[in-house]
Amino acid sequence: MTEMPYTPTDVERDALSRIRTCLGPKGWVDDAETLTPWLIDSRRVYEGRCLGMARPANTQEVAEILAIAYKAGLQIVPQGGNTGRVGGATPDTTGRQLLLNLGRMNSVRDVDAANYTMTVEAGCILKDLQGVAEQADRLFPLSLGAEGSCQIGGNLASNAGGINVVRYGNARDLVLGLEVVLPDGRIWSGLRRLRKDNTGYDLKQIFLGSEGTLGIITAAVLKLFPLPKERATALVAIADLDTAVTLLERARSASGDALMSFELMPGFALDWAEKYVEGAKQPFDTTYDWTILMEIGGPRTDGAARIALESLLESAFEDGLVIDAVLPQSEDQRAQIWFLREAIVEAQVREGAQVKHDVSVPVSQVPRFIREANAAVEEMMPGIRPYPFGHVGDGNIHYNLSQPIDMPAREFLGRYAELQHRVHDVALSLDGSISAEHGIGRSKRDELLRCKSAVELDMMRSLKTLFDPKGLMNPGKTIPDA
Ligand code: FAD
Ligand code: 2HG
Ligand code: ZN
Repeated sequence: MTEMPYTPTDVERDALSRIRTCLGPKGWVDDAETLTPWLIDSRRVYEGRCLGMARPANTQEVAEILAIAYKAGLQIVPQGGNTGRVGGATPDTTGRQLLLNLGRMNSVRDVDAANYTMTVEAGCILKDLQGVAEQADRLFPLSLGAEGSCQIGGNLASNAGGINVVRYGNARDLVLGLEVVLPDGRIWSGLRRLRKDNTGYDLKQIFLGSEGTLGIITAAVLKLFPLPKERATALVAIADLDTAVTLLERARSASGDALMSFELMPGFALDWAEKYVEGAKQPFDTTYDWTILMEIGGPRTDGAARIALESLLESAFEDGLVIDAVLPQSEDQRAQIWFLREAIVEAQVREGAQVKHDVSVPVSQVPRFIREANAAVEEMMPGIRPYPFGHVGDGNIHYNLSQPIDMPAREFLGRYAELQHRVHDVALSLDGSISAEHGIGRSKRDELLRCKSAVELDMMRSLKTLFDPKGLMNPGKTIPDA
């Protein structure tokens, strides 16, 4: 059955016409073909409809659109690169919501190498920003698999994590100042570059990780760091899961806390990557149970980081923690190993239906979490194939599940909520979180009720009402209904 398009009310029609005039032809998209990819989320779980997509070119235009929308009661769904994993940037199916994509706001306003900052607009692609920082002999450390298409506004709105958190923190730790357009169209110019600013509430932190529910992030002052001149990388096979924690402790101390990445991958995930993803190559002859991809940064090109890594691994071999290792000998080989890490995400998609998780527990509890979650899901569904990987250095595991080989995908996905609930039980029982880095969005909104106290929920809802009294910003996302 074809769904009828939504017919806007007179007030909405008038508001849309004024928005289109304000944006001009380059700033408005409503043809179905161009819109389609922006109406489906990156996991292909949600598909929505919308009144059209506004693509403002600057902060003033965002302010004007929001002011018009506020008066007319139009709902807004903010969107960056649309790579989010929780359906936060997808409109609902009513067709009544307006998509607001920041992609045209992609200027770097300032790079200040002396103060180790850059000021950028929300629509800048993350990978481009890493390049801009590097040009200035600086590092912008946020790095994740979707960096070629996600936008910094989306990264900040979802407080993204990624592969360098163990050394540099989450997105929220990398921000000094923000510019935000509030739901009624007022602009908050908070683009301060100060390392110390203790003048009352830290308002930027309220918008970081708010997933488009409180306002539109239009620009940010980002922290930069000295650019590591050397990166020493190793892919190692470890004796067992508990070893990951011991090796992490040793790596942090031995490197003087210059450990940048510490990623866990099950050995069979490397096989799947090689099988399904063109260009991915499993470097070991054996399928080990567990592998760790680790990287240490160094300030000079004198090989000191590599020496530190080699001596760490030597002692780990002697003590039986590490049973095999590959150390790339060139930048190309290093890139291949990182490609393998990214490829395991796509490989799992190709192996059938999946249930995804993004949990965190205290780092020392990761082995226990994986063991207990494995036992729990195997009991619920014999033959299920756990595929746990991720940022073990931060206690963050993507405890993904692949369908049993002989089970129809539909039957497996029919038990999505039940499996998710059970895995979250295990994480919560270990003082963990149901969302470490992907956010809540639409897919985990109801699960939030299980892990926030009444007081916390009350504070969240009060903030929402304060900033967005008409409930127009990304409705149905992040904040569970009362
Ligand atoms: P979108 O998906 O467009 O939006 C995300 C949320 O932010 C939505 O709620 C949206 O409404 C809101 N939003 C977007 N822009 C704005 C704005 N300017 N103002 C206000 N609200 C806004 N995430 C990680 O944390 N770590 C990873 O390692 C990681 N790896 C990934 C690998 C792959 C292959 C993929 C596909 C995704 C991965 N992600 C990861 C998830 C995703 O890339 C991140 O969450 C990213 O930060 C989202 O950015 P985006 O620009 O695509 O935002
Ligand atoms: C990663 O760490 C991402 O690769 C994506 O956070 C995880 O989609 C996933 O399962
Ligand atoms: Zn991740």
